[in-house]
Amino acid sequence: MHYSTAISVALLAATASAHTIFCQLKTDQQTYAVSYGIRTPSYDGPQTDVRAANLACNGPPNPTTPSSKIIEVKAGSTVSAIWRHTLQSGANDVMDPGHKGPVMAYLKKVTDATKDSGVGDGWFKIQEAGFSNGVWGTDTVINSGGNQQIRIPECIEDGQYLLRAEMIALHGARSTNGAQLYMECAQINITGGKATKKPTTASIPGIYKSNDPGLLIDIYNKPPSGSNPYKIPGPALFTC
Ligand SMILES: *[C@@H]1O[C@H](CO)[C@@H](O)[C@H](O)[C@H]1NC(C)=O
Ligand SMILES: [Cu+2]
Repeated sequence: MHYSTAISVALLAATASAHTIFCQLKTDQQTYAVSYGIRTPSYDGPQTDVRAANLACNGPPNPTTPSSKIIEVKAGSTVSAIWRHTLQSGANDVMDPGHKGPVMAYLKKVTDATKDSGVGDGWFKIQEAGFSNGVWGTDTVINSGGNQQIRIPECIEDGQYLLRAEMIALHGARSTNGAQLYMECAQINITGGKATKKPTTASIPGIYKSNDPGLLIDIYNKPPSGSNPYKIPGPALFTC
C-alpha cells in the first residue's frame, strides 16, 4: 500500500493522539488523585519491544515520574486501575476505541515499592480479559469509563507490592513489534492477606515473546473465533 507523506503523517498523528495511561487508583476505601502512588509518564506512548527493561513499569521513550506514596490495599478487595488518554483527560477520553486487545494486571512483592524498578523476576498475573463474544478487554475498560477491575487475591502475603496494570492494542500487530503495550506500576501495601499460597513468578521482561500468538496477530483479516480463540499472552493466571 502506498500513502502520500502527508497522509502518513496525518495517520501517525491520529494514532499518537490515541494512546493511554494507567494514571489513578481507586480502592474500596477511596479514589486517589491522578499520579498518586503511580509512576506516571509525561508521554502516553506504548512500549513495543517486549525484551525491553521498560516493559516492567514503563520508562523511556516515555519518561516516568517517581512517587513517594504507597497506597493501602486490602487482600480480597477489588480495586480499579483507572485509564485515561492523558493525565488531564476525563472518563469519556480513555483511549481510541480502535485500540483493541487484551487487558491484564500483575503483582510483584518488593521490599520498597517506592524504589523497586520492577525489572526482573517476581511477577504473577492476577487478572486478564482477552476476547469473548466479540468484546475485547480494552472495549470493556473504555465502555466503563476507564475502569479496569482487579481483585487482589486474599491468599497472598502482606507487604509492599508493585501493581502493574496493562492494556495491549493490536491494531498494528500483524507485523512483529507492532503490538502497542501500555503499562504503569502503582505502589501498594497489601494487608489482611492469608499467606496460604505462594504464587509461581515470572520475569518482566521475559513474560512475552514478539511472536506470541496473542501479540503477532492480524485481528482484522484473521479475527479470533470459536474454533481459533484468542490466546492471551503471558503466564497463567494466579488464583487462590
Ligand atoms: C503496610 O501496612 C502495615 C499494616 O497496616 C503497616 O504496619 C506498614 O507500616 C505499612 N507499610 C507501608 C510502607 O505503608
Ligand atoms: Cu495508541
